Amino acid sequence: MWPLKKTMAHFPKIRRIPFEGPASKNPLAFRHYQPSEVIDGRTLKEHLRFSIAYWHAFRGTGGDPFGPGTIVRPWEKGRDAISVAKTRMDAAFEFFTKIESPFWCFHDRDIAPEGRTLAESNRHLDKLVAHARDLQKATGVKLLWGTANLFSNPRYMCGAATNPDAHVFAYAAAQVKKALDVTKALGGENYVFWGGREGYETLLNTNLKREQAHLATFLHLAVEYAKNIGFKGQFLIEPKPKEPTKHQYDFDVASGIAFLRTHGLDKHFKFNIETNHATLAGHTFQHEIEVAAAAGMLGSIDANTGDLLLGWDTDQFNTDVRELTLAMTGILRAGGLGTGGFNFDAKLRRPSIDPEDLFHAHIGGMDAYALAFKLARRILAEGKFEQFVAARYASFDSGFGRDIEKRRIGFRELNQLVLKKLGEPKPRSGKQEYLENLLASYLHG
Ligand code: XLS
Ligand code: NI
Ligand code: NI
Repeated sequence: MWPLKKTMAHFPKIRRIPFEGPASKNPLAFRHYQPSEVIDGRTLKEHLRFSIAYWHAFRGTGGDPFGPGTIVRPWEKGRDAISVAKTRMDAAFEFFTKIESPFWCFHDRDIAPEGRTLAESNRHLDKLVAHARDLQKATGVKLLWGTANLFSNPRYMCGAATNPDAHVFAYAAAQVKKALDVTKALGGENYVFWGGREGYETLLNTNLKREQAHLATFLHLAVEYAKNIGFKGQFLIEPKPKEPTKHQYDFDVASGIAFLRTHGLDKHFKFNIETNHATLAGHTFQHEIEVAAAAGMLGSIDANTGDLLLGWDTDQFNTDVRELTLAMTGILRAGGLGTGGFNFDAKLRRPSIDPEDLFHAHIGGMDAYALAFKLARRILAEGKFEQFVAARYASFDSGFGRDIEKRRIGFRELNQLVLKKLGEPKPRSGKQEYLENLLASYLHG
C-alpha cells in the first residue's frame, strides 16, 4: 500500500485501480490485469513486469511541431526547478502505485533539469536520484532501466557517439558514465541505448564508416565502465529505422545484430524492441521479436503502437489484442523477457489533457497485454500451431533432411538423390487461412 500520506494529493479522486473482471463497466478498473493472480507460481504482476515511461507520462506536454503543449499538470508549479522536479516525482510514484506498475524507466534529463555545466547537471541529478531512492523504497516500485538523453540538447544536433566532433563524443561519454552510476544506484535491471541522433541526413557531410566505428567504440567503453563499477544490469539496444535522423544506424533488430557481431559486442547486448519502431522499419512487432529470439537476444519491450496512416513514431497505447497475442506467443516461446519487461513508451494524444487520461491510457494498455498473455499461454499449452509448424518441417528430422541440417551431405549427393530416387517434390499447402481462423477462434472464443 502507498505509505506516504502527503503524496496522495496529486490524484485525489482516483484510488488504486481495482480488478473487476471482464464484465466490469467501470472505466477505472482492470478487466484482465489482476496483479495478484498467481499463474505457475508467479503473480501476473511478476510475469508482466509493466513499467511506466517517465518521459511520456510525466514530461509529455502534448506539444507538436504546430503548437505548444496542451497538458498542464496541477503539480507543475513553483519557481525552484528542483523542488518542482521532486513534486513531479511524488506524483509519478503515486501514479505507479495506483496503476499497479512494478517498474518505471527514465532518461537522466527527464527527472532532473539540465544545468549550465555538466557538473551542475550532475548535482541536480544527484538530488533527484536521492529522492527517487526514497520513493522506490517507500513504494516497492523498481527501476526497469535507465538511459541518457543524448538527443535533445543542441550540442547533440549531429549525434552523440557519432558526432563528427570528438569533444561532443567526450561529453556524451561523460553523460553516460553518470547515467550508468545513477542506474546502478537505483538498482536498475537494464540500461538502454536508443540511437537518438546516431545516424545521418546526408552523405555529403558524413563519413559513415567512421561514425559506425565511433558508435562501436562508445558501446565498448560503456561495457568496460559498467564492468569497472560492478553494474550487472543487461545492456539493451533499441533499434529504430528513422526519426529523428533520416538514416538511423540501428535500423532494426537484424541490422543491430550484424552491427553488434561485426564489432564484437554481441555478448554484451540484447534488444529492447519497440512496436512502433518495428512498423516504421516495415516489419511487424512479431517479426522483430522472432529475429531477436532466434539470436537469443530478446531483452525487453517498449510497448506502444503507431498509426498505419502516419509514417512517424506516434507512440500510442496499444489495445490490439490480436497483434499483442502474436507477440506474446513469440516472447513466451522464447522463454520470456528475463530482466526485461513491458515499458509503456506511449503518450497521450494532444487533446487528452486530464490527469485521469493517464489512467485510462495505461489501463487499456495493461489490460490488452494481460489478456494477450493469457491467450498466448492457452495457445502454447494446446500446441496446435507448434504441431503444425513441426509437421511442416518434419522432412528435416530424419534421412537426407537431417543430413542437410547436420551438413553431412553435399550438392553431389543431393544431385544423385534427386536424379535417382526422389524426383519431383510433392507440393503441400501452407494452410494460412486455416491457421488464421484457428487464431481467431482463440481471440473470439
Ligand atoms: C524514441 C525512443 C525513446 C527510447 C528511450 O523513439 O522510443 O523513447 O525508448 O530513449
Ligand atoms: Ni522507446
Ligand atoms: Ni520510440
